Amino acid sequence: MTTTNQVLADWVKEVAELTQPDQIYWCDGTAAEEQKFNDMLLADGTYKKLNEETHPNCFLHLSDPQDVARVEHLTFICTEKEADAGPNNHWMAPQDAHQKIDDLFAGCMQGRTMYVIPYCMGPIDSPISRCGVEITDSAYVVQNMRLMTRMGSDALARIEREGGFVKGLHSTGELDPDRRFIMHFPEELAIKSYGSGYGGNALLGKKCHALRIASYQAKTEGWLAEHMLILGIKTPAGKQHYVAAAFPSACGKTNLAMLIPPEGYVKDGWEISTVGDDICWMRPGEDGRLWAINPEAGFFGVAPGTAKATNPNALKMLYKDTIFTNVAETEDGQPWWEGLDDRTPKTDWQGRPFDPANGPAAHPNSRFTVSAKRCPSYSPESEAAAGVPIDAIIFGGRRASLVPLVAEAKSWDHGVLMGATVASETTAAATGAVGVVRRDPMAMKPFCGYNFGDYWAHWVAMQEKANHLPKVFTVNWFRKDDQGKFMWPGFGENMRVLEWIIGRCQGELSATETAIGHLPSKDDINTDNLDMDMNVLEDLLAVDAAGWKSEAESVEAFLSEYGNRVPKALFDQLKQLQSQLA
Ligand code: GTP
Ligand code: SPV
Ligand code: MN
Repeated sequence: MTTTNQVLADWVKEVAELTQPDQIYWCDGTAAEEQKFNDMLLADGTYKKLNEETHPNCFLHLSDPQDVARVEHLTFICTEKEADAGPNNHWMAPQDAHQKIDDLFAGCMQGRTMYVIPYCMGPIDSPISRCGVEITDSAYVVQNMRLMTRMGSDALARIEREGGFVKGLHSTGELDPDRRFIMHFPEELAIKSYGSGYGGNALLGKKCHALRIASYQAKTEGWLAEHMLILGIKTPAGKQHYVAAAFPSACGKTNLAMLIPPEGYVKDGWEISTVGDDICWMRPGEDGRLWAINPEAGFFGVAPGTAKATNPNALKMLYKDTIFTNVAETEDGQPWWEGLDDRTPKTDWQGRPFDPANGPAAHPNSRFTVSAKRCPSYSPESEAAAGVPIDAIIFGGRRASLVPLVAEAKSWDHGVLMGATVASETTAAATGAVGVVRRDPMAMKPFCGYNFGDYWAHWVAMQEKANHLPKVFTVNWFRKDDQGKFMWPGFGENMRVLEWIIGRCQGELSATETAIGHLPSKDDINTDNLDMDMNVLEDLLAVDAAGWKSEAESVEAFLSEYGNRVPKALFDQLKQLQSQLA
């Protein structure tokens, strides 16, 4: 195969001259190709076959133990001006970055095959979708991209029709953490990634394209590229709503996106459907609302904690046609992770006999890759070219204290301040310390391809582009008590909070105005059959004024780091908050 797109043909040739592969292979996205690649990965030991009876067509991949998560300290935004990348990013001058990483790419595919993957982020026929091409020397990356994107001839045909595409070059290299870089060139619509095979570092359509590059494009073109799930909620009256929610990595997007409501809700006729679990592209429609697509076609989800009791929809999709990375394995070849059930695995994520002295059996950031079509709650609207209209935007994080279960913003500007100042405990999704509270604005700290000051200004300016913007909320499922136990049951019970949010969007349910936003009282939340102490619920809905005063001080210092790029509206909102707390 080759292409009629001259830019693509020239680029493939140029990359081949640099990396010197033995062969070039163009991916067509067919089932036959999928089979061929699986056989190849089994033959070379990259894959281990899991139990064919319990898990047909499922594979286990154990990565290099040093290559298990995103590497934020090695991820760069390479804009001409350093200030355009902002204090939220590591920056390198584009010329220096190209030179540094091209030195690593030189000759790196000798003796290997170079795979060319044309892909489309979003439904092939959606005007909101965008295409890219990833060149990689990893067949494991090809198989993941096959599940995560619309990949192959259809995408190539769109590229040939439209012309433009994002260029992504990837090599697993030697997997040496000291020779690893994830470089982004937003002004060139290009990505170069060397030295890691891990999801967010290597599947370039995902965080690199659909968030870092796309957020930059979205700013220039007047739309939003966000780290958000998209969820459909149908009320018993038959009204269909959609919400988008931004939580930092490993903070509950996949779980909320696939939520199964408590029994009473199901009986009453509430229905939840899943549009996306990680990324949301939204643009103003002619009706002044935000219309959203999920640019992805699959889920690259956190395995640990996935169980019948927490996320039964996920469990149902994972017994077939799934790639498992860095999970443990039972005696009879089934995938296993902490929280799944009370079996003891035979081998751990490094292939060693399981020994609790070595730590968890599955890596805390072990993942599954599966087609979204396998999800029982997958919404047919996920394929809609126009996208779905968003009624509410939710921001959240992991905060053991202070932040209430739910709050509604008083206005769009106030909502932008809420989103911009979310803080959350770090997780195993990125290398480095876990459990450290840091600001993670809109859950985009690792993913915004430009200066956060400009990004917030863009959010504020959405008011001029769309006159029926969603209502904005914050949530926190992760408050802990003195014993370190979660105070809110979470998972399916989060439906109770969603019901209040939808009620507020319809102007039906009541709330109390406080300094930090509109909050429900415990009587505004549906607590039928909810097994928890009502005093605890009251605690979760209380406003700790002293705590918020010091939070506001810390927010002021944080915003000031971004200087005069911060829109005035955010400082105005902060002043209002401070005066109401005083
Ligand atoms: P990324 O794929 O990294 O962007 O993560 P995500 O936001 O999709 O996170 P995910 O839904 O996979 O959840 C991560 C972890 O949080 C899992 O171990 C879940 O079991 C846990 N979790 C999710 N929702 C809840 C909740 O409502 N309460 C509690 N206590 N834990 C939750
Ligand atoms: C995240 O870390 O937010 C993920 C996983 O969704 S990865 O695609 O690897 O970034
Ligand atoms: Mn994510």
